[in-house]
Amino acid sequence: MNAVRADPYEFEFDPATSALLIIDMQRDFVDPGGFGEALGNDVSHLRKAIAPTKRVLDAARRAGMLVIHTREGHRPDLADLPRNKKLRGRLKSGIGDAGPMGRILVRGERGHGIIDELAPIPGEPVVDKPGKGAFHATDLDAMLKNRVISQLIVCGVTTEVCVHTTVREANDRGYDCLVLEDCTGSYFPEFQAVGIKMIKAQGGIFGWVSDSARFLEALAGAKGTARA
Ligand code: TIU
Repeated sequence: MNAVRADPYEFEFDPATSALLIIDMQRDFVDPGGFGEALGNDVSHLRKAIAPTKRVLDAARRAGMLVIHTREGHRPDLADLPRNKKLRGRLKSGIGDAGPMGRILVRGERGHGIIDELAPIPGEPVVDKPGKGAFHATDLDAMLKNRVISQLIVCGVTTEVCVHTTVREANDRGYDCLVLEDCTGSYFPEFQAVGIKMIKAQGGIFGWVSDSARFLEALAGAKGTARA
């Protein structure tokens, strides 16, 4: 067992039964010139998560941990796009329309792809999800159960949307989630702060929160002590 210094108390995990889950680090959300920026968002808030996530990804790969990536997006025929999601926001250019990096959030388009810095390597499953949560309408739960995974180390964007939805879904399915704060990001700094707080409140109502440095220390075998 390894122990990560975390809030509300230390997170004990076994790398053999844990997976690193990297949520939606896609060009359309994170890269300058993508859909997220076209909507008026400042992507620099999300880009801060890239370097620490890369360090965690490299370490997880070295440790032989299962790494799973997710992408939010839809079939090119949009048959899996709910009407409410298509209409939401009254956007001039919305999901399925031509965007700055191809059709917006459509599988196979450049903007839908994971950023080069965190590109999956062979053997790392990529889960294509039509919703915000990574369990809704995907085979993620089956993949985890088949590999006897019970704990998830969670990185990705955005904190209050896809990360939160996924952590809530995972928690209800019996997975322990450790969210690495500096490996997540929101377009809205106040949502980042409160989103992280909400996970660890009430004794860790949805999971635990730590950061990349503490996780790397634990993965290297160092035993930590719980933060006050
Ligand atoms: N991945 C994810 O969070 N999808 C979103 O649409 N997030 C927003 O914050 N819009």
